Amino acid sequence: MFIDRVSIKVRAGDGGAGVASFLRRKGLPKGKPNGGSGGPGGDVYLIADNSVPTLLRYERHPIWKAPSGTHGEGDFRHGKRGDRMFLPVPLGTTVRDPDGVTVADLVEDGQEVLVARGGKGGRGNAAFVTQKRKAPTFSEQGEYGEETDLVLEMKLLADAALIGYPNAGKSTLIARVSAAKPKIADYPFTTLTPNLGVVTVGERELVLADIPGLIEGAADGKGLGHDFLRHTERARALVILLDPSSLQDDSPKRQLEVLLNELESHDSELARRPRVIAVSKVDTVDSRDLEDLDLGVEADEFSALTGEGIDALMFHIADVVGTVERETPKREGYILHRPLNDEFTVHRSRGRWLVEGISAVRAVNLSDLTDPDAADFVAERLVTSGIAKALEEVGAEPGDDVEIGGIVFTFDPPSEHNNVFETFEPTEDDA
Ligand SMILES: Nc1nc2c(ncn2[C@@H]2O[C@H](COP(=O)(O)OP(=O)(O)OP(=O)(O)O)[C@@H](O)[C@H]2O)c(=O)[nH]1
Ligand SMILES: [Mg+2]
Repeated sequence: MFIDRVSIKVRAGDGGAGVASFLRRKGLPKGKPNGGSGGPGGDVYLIADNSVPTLLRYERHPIWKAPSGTHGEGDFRHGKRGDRMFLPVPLGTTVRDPDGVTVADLVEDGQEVLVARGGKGGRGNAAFVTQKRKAPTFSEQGEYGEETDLVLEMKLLADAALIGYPNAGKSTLIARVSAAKPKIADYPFTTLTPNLGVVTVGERELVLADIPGLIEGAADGKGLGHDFLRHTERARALVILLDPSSLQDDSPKRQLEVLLNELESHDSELARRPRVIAVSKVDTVDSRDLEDLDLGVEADEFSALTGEGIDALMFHIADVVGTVERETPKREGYILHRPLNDEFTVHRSRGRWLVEGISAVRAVNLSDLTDPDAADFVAERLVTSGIAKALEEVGAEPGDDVEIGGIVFTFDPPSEHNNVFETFEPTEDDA
């Protein structure tokens, strides 16, 4: 099965929790805080790997989760970091986020992109010791790992793509010149998935792609539709095969018109791509008929059956591809780097002020909020992070309910008291 487009869900590992712990010695009172921090969760990467031919494994397993960090322990022992997860994808894979934005285009072996960041580990109580707070009894929870949906799409990396009607002889040609062994038969749409073949032409190697046949109306879904033209998008040049044999109802001239039209309606840039036009199966027509073809353009002639004209055709293709290579800079893959979204947002929802965003959740992410010490600390963080101010600006009144990270607080602005939030209760979703 040829899989060239899949949707996957990736989830980075969660951070381990920090721990609240105190040094204990037999017969001695509670000692210094020594709770270690949790380990960070593992990140998820996609990595281009030339030993991976298709996206098949992601069709079978669409959900991937990196390991979480482990929790901290007493005696300042920190949790273990969750291992990073590398998901291998074929060269030529583009990665789109749920908004359809292409975040990476992986074309070189080993090129990688971070797609989900592991959660930070929570800090242990030892990390919260200050002059004023000598024995904090709280610690942080770990952060959740990022989770995201992605669409992976594989576009073959070929030097030249063979375009033609069904039965035009595309597969026969690629079988003749390369080690590729595509299925060949005298019925249309024998080839259902693209094949790549490597041909040695003089000093260089050419990668040819055998694309399923194209017919009039493919843009409207006729035949196999335009789906496979996607694979020609990366080809440096196109080779358009015109079939003069009796297997075709349309004349070569008409075939050329239709094919150029279909290319144009898929992507006008494709219609302008440097191309080689070639008449196939010349063994089936006599030379006088060939002269009468009246294509209006220069065309090579060959027979994949007898081998006539094949060398010349391959050198011609290599020549055109070489020119394109010299004139256009090497196609580099790319990775879109976006800033970490540390912002929080405030809006009204179900009679509450809902504060969302990583920094907001981080502010309240403590192990035990019923501990007065922890509650004080959260209040402090809500002020320093700017959340309290933002709430006042949107019109939150003292006594209003505010929900952050699944926890509901009563708003108690700092202008009137020292504490921003007095009480809290877990929400129903949490319980
Ligand atoms: N006489 C002759 N027959 C050929 C030649 N090339 C291909 N054929 C025949 O034409 C038919 C179609 O060939 P394929 O290579 O399968 O054609 P295709 O373009 O790959 O067709 P689809 O995969 O259906 O799009 C087969 O019966 C081939 O044997 C040729 O040079 N001479
Ligand atoms: Mg074929």
